[in-house]
Amino acid sequence: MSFISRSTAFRRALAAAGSAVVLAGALAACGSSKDSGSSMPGMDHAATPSAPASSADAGHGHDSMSGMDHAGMGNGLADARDGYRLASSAATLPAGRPAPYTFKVTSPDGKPLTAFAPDQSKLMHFYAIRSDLTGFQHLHPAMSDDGTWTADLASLEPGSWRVYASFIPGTGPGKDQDFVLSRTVIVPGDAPTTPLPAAATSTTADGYTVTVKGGELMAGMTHPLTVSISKDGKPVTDLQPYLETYAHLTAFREGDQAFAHLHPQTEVKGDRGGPDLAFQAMLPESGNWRLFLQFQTGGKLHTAALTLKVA
Ligand SMILES: [Cu+2]
Repeated sequence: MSFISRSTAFRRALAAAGSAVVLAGALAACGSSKDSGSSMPGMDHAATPSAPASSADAGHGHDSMSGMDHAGMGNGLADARDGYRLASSAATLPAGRPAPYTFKVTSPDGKPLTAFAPDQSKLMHFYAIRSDLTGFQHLHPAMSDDGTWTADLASLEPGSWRVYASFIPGTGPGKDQDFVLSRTVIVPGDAPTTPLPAAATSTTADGYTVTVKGGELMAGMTHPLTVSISKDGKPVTDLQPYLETYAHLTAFREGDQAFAHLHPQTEVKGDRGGPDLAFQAMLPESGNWRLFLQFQTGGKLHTAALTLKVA
């Protein structure tokens, strides 16, 4: 299972240090919109203009990979690793309307990679997030014969965005290894930022309450995490498989938008998932992480979000 190899690759010895930090804080309710579709309209928190968009320099200064495990997929902030590169000529995208983002993955030989291995049933997982960790999108782009991928992004707010390609080469020296590469893209326009909601153990989406139990999380260490889903006070037991799991968890770090995928441990058996789902959480760096939880019921995908604090 690639889940196992990934979390193993991630693991790095880290002497345990005290500072207990728990997933505590105010309830962050967001994502309660009933609208479906990939635009995640409910994911935008009430816009509160505050600090100026200070992320115009995103994409620079992220070379401090020291301390990262280069054998793993790292923090996803680089556009190249081991000769594989995320290439795109798109430096800007328009605001306020759906826009395609096109890219290629080039191999160590410089040629576009066209052979990919499926990961959770998809050849390419693509994510977009704004510098303030709003506007989350998770897409599965299509590839043309020449290796050009097109991700049909839903409407973007102005600001600095980071886009991530998560894939497994099907050939070459990186065959069967997990890669997450990313680039920044600017969406021109007035770009007020939204403060990150306080750390919380629970949130809601589409009438579902999602609770995360994990105790203290420490950077670079693998922790068990339990996600519980309820509705109207009752445990939810009709979760449907989505990408070969009952909940798809990704997280992005406040400040630099480092990326993490949390690996499901719960076996999938038909449309009867829930209410409790087990995950292995490995957040590579300390700080506040915005966790996006995607799950499906009745053919509809729900996205919930909450903030996790990692010591
Ligand atoms: Cu995906």
